[in-house]
Amino acid sequence: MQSMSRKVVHAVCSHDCPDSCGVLVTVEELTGRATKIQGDPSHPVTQGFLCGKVAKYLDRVYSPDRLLHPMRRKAGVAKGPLPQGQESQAFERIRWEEALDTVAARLAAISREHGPESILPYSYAGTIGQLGYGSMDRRFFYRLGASQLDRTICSTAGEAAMLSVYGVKLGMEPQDFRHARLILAWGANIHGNNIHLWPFVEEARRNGARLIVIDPYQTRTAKAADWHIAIRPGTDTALALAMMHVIVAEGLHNADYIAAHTHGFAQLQQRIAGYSPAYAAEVTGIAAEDILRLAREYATASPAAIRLNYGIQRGENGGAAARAVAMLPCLTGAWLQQGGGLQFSTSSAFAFNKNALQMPELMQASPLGRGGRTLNMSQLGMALTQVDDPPVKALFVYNSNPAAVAPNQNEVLRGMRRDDLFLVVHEQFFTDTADYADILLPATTFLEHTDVQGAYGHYYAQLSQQAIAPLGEARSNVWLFGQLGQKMGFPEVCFRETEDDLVNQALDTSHPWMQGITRERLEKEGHAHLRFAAEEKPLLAFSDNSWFQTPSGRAEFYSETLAAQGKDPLPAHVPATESRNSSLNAKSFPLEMLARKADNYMNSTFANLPGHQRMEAATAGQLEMHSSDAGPRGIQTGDAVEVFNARGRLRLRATVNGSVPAGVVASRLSWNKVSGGAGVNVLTSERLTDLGGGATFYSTLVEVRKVARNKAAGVAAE
Ligand SMILES: Nc1nc2c(c(=O)[nH]1)N[C@H]1C(S)=C(S)[C@@H](COP(=O)(O)OP(=O)(O)OC[C@H]3O[C@@H](n4cnc5c(=O)[nH]c(N)nc54)[C@H](O)[C@@H]3O)O[C@H]1N2
Ligand SMILES: Nc1nc2c(c(=O)[nH]1)N[C@H]1C(S)=C(S)[C@@H](COP(=O)(O)OP(=O)(O)OC[C@H]3O[C@@H](n4cnc5c(=O)[nH]c(N)nc54)[C@H](O)[C@@H]3O)O[C@H]1N2
Ligand code: SF4
Ligand SMILES: [Mo]
Repeated sequence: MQSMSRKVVHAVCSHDCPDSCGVLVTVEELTGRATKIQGDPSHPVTQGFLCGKVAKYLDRVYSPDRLLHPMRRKAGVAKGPLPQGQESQAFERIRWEEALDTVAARLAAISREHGPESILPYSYAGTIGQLGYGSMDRRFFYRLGASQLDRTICSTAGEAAMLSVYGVKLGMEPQDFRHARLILAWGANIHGNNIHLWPFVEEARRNGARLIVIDPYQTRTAKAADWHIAIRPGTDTALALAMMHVIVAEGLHNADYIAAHTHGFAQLQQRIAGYSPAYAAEVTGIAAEDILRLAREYATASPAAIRLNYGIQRGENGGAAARAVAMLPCLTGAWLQQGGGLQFSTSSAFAFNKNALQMPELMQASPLGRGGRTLNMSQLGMALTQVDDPPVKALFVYNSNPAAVAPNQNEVLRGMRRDDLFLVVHEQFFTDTADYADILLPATTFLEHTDVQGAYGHYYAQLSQQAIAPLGEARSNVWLFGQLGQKMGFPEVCFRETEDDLVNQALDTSHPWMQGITRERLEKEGHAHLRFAAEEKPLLAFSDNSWFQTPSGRAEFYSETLAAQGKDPLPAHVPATESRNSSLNAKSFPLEMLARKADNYMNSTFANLPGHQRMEAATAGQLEMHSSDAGPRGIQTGDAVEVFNARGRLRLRATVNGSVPAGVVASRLSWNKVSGGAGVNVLTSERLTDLGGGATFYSTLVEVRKVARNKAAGVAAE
């Protein structure tokens, strides 16, 4: 790949996306500057293309707005929102040495005075590389005895659901969707959020497959589908159980598969008896005959594939919903065929050596002599304003922008504004969270550091090689936490290890699926498929009992484990506390709000970049409404509206466009400061999901009113 003046480096897109694309970065050797970024044509899932967000990645890496130097808040400057482009005026540049000394000294003092658990790390998936996501950082906070963070903001309800049914999060290969005759995209915006599955969907459709989308919102995926079923939010359990009702009533189930590979069918039969299509129609808003048709189509198409993504498990009863959907292929035996089954997340198939990377045994060496208490990241507002014994006195944010992405934003910001909270932020940009920092530390992008990565939408491990030198004084997560460990005086040699050492440790595992995935091979080939079997053959997960890791060793319709936890051992439809069918709030706040992701941002990432903002302009700052909700409120497209509930209020522009069903409104995630000061999460709650303690972004009730023209601009925070 070497030429006279350029080299091409294999990196991996580390953004929080199922596709984990292989990326080729062209670098001018003389200047060291990256001049081109493209998808790796040899990667079987990337197939040579990148999404629109990352195709423009060099704009992000070389953005004039990058945070490139350590900084300290100037004396007397209050914490809080800063105008975009002027953030650096609130801070003064300091040297790395001083930044590290200051952070180490403050953490040590806070630990002495309030106990180490008064320190809370807050990180999520700014990078999903093994090193950047969780390695030296975990070592550091374990050794410190800091509070531990339960990382629930994205997928834990669905994960708990998959584990309860299968004992393992595993599913179809994305490439095998090409063999399907029917594809159900269930709470899955494939075209917007998982674009590299799309070519396989298209290939299947060219061969006669139908695509059915079950989503309250008319996504790009829904627009392109053969059939879009606009289900009411939070009612998927009722739909899935009614499908089972029909499938079993009509004898379309696979009795052999059920007998050989499942547990609790008799109990399931009793449960689904109550879920007639007529009942489910009332709950879901889908006509009973459509439910019948859907059930028949699903059970008779062969092979039938389900892409279950994270949409349904962001509702309060999303665990039960994900469980019910996950059971469908066990009822029909769809797992037996290539191109049949289900894909949720593939991540847990990658058995990187997490223990070596994270060293949980360091907890014993902390001042506590044990692990710190655990706080749920989906309740950051409560953690910062209500938790006592000890209260959170230091918050260390990296890989995340909680001021924008965490639920109940006004409460989160109230906590971050506290004068007695020491806030450190390690970031690539001056995010909404950075505006509250005491100390700001510059972070590298995936072009500027080394990492090793799995994926949650395919089965290829990849090495991400450093393509360019860090910009300015940016440093990687590994470097930062290694340095801080040394500054704290931790004697363990592990704090002196380098990224290279950690890559080797990550790959040092005896797990059979990781055999043959060596550094040499990754360096040479870029990517390597997990080894599920000795010889190459199609992956047929759950086609025999060797795959299940449940207590019964089978797929569990009925879960004794859940029963032992005092939970319903079978899925049931339970209306969310905030839903049209519940009494709470329904009168004052009658509309169900989908606080959605943007098609052209990655959660809040990219929201500050002009090129990405232009791509997102058609929906940015809008509240999408149905005419039957807009009409009675005197609202038309283009009107300024206020969306509000007991937690907060937001000014947006109404768009009455048929993208949402009656009773549902939608708006999108962004940076607060590019949205007039507040984001959609001023409306969302800190309530948790039924399983897994997850966030409930999609169980939110609001009311909407038209506001006078002269008040149209901007957004007001409560
Ligand atoms: N462009 C883009 N891509 C992304 C991201 C991004 O922000 N932008 N984020 C990344 C991340 S962090 C993740 S976790 C993945 C997530 O990818 P997805 O799982 O696709 O996530 P969502 O967009 O949250 O939800 C999918 C769909 O579920 C629908 N939905 C909401 N409530 C319900 C319901 O009750 N029932 C049903 N059936 N559907 C419902 C939503 O309208 C949405 O269209 O995408 C990743 N990719
Ligand atoms: N209303 C609503 N809220 C949501 C969601 C929703 O659908 N609706 N989605 C939820 C979901 S699924 C998720 S996953 C969360 C995502 O929440 P976050 O993980 O906080 O996601 P981002 O907003 O992408 O912020 C990631 C930040 O990490 C930084 N970063 C990237 N790489 C590195 C690195 O190597 N080192 C350091 N130190 N920083 C880095 C980026 O610059 C970026 O600012 O948001 C959740 N919030
Ligand atoms: S965000 Fe997803 S689709 Fe886009 S380049 Fe990264 S991994 Fe690929
Ligand atoms: Mo996520």
